Amino acid sequence: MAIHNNEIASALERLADLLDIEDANPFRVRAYRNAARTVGGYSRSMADMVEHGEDLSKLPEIGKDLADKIKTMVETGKLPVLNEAESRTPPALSDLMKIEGLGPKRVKILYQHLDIHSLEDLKRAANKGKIRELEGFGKKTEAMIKQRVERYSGAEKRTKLLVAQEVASALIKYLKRSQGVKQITVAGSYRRRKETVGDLDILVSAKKGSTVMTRFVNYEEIIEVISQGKTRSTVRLQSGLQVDVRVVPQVSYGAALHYFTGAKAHNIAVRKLGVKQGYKINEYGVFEDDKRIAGKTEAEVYQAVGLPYIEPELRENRGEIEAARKGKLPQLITQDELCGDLHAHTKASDGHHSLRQMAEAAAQLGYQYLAITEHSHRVTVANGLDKTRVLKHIKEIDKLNAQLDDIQLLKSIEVDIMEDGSLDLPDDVLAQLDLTVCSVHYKFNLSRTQQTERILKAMDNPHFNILGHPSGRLINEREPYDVDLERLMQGAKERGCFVELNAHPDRLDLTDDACLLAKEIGLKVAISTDAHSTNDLDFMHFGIGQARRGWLTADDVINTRPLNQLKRLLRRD
Ligand code: DGT
Ligand code: CA
Ligand code: CA
Ligand code: ZN
Repeated sequence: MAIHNNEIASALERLADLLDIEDANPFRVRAYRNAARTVGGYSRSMADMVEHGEDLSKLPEIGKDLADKIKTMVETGKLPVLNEAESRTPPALSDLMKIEGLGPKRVKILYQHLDIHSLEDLKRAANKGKIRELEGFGKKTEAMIKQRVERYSGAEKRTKLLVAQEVASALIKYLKRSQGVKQITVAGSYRRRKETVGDLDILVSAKKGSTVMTRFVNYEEIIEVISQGKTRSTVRLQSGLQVDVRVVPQVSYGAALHYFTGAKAHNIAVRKLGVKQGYKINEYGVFEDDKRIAGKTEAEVYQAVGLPYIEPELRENRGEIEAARKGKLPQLITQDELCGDLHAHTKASDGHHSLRQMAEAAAQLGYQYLAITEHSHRVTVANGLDKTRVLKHIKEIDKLNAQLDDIQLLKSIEVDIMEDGSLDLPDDVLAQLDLTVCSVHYKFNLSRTQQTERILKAMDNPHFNILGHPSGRLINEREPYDVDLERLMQGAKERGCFVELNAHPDRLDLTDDACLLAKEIGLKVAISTDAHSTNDLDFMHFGIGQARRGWLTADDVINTRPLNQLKRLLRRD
């Protein structure tokens, strides 16, 4: 059975958590965490690489020892060191570390003093007021824990798009090998590029007598077949993800694709338009009386109700039908319109690759420029750059640029926005950079007014260019900080600053709604990957999906501009 990268990554992550609680050597812990990140974000499957006899120790952050461990996991599904750690320490303790604000130190205290093993124990202890009595916790911390546990366990579990993509592509590859299959598409929220999916909806067109359904319900990764029929089956996979498969004849493919892509509210609105014209629209086609007049393609369905084709990312009943009717649909941005990426890290701070490796990978993607935005030093990253190292960074980029033909590296820093709204580097240093990405990386819990003022004040600095990951959220893990995003966007627009749409699949920050807001305000957006390795540069398509959900066009995005135009846009005076 093929193990997915995300399963390997979460085993490594869990191992790191448990070792952390045990006070193991911090370098060892870090090695596992870095490896988890590499594997989790890698574009190719470890299982596949092992199968082809490729050397995993060539991957960033993966040494010989880790390569062997991953290979064992691929071959046996087990990570023996993890099992050992689990036998020494209650395994659920690593779940506790998922609660924001609980690190290994605190988890250990909770375990040793209150015998807390699980989220349930934690909730009970918090409700009984036991936690405040512990040294270093107090009433406020207890209240925070209580709130976060509730939010964490009450949250509807939706799957991040990166994980869904990994599961879906393996399944599609498997299904394609069935006899009689013509077309396969993952529809539903996945096709609309929502940042998380509730389940996967796979649509298949096949010849009569195709084996696809039998093959599907025999997929190795299924843990439960929820329902099974000739044209529709639902299963749950080991990853926890539920999958619906529907098989339709070719003549109905477009209508079915339209139906199962949704969103439901969009479908209903289209169906209503049909009714007005005397048509019935369902997943089998568009019907006039009992005669099918359209349904082979989605375009036919739209045409039948007098509309141009509407892209899946727009189908949320957020005004797209109205816009389509008036011929005012946006020309959504596509990835090939990008000229570069404006947020990337190298080994100099917390990335995995060298300047040259990052430059070559970006050139491979056809980019004209890549901004190297090393972290600044004071707060968030142990290895952030101080003034001296920033000056060295600038020199190194100048030197490398002189040797590069196809691509330019832009001299940049991801500068921390300090609590008082100042920037984490002196102005005379910032002045020597091509651009800055300025981010909030600590003090997330300020009041809405304080947080908003803090960031607006930072934007007053004439060297502030792009507000990095504007809400600070991590999908399913950390809520956004409380901030008046509309005021921030207005403020950015007035000052000649921009906001980032961070394309990392754990962030996707801006949300789709926030993109719509930026567009309404007339504020331009930078779509950037925040790459920490050459592979991460491939995250761009997630950002593009989100931007398209937010109706953004090439004109709304600054990194669609060639370098000279970009430089002009970035000038604030
Ligand atoms: P999810 O899975 O929660 O991320 O969201 P979706 O949009 O994938 O929703 P899902 O899986 O429940 O259904 C897939 C699509 O099927 C949905 O986008 C539209 C269509 N659909 C489901 N139920 C209905 C319905 O009652 N009426 C109509 N018109 N369409 C429906
Ligand atoms: Ca779905
Ligand atoms: Ca579904
Ligand atoms: Zn950052």
